[in-house]
Amino acid sequence: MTQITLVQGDITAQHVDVVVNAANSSLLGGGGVDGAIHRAGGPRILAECRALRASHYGGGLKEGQAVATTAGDLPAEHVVHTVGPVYRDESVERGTELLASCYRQSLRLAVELGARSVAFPAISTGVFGWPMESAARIALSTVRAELAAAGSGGGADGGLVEVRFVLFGSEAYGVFEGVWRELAEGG
Ligand code: AR6
Repeated sequence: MTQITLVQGDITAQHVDVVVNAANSSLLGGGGVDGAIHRAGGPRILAECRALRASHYGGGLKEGQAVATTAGDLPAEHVVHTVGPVYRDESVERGTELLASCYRQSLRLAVELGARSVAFPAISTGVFGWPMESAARIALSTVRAELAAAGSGGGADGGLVEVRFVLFGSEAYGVFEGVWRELAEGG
């Protein structure tokens, strides 16, 4: 069975098979976790992103989609780049579906890559403005459902042992922990 774990820390320091990046559709880097991953991972990741853009994503990677590169100098095998939705009051429902899709697509890609461990940041909760508690609920319930589906033959399965959420700072960690406890109590 796959464990879901929560840690407070820096995702670039995680020794996992796959690190998920909260990228933007250009795939050319940015601030926040994206900037940190490219800084720590070195230029190979950006070179692969450029190649992916040239070969498949000239128009940009769409919200909710995910693509993989190697992890450069990070203590990981691959980086999965996904584009979260920007939070907008008038399209929360569509955004919720897109944010859930980021987690599902990234998880499936990680499994295809043979990952045993995956680390996620709190996608869309920085520059893209998604409220942390809502984002935590979407993240945790989507991953839990995907893993449960895997147990009954659908969804992402394979040899995944751990899905780790890496929260930047005690506030984000506390919110994720509270939502996780709530979900666990709700069954
Ligand atoms: N480790 C873990 N989490 C981090 C780290 C880190 N090293 N650094 C920041 N966070 P953001 P988004 C947290 O803005 O909202 C970029 O410019 C951060 O505190 O990185 O999806 C991209 O290129 C927050 O909780 O991603 C896009 O243009 C969470 O990671 C845009 O930002 C996500 O914040 C994407 O915005």
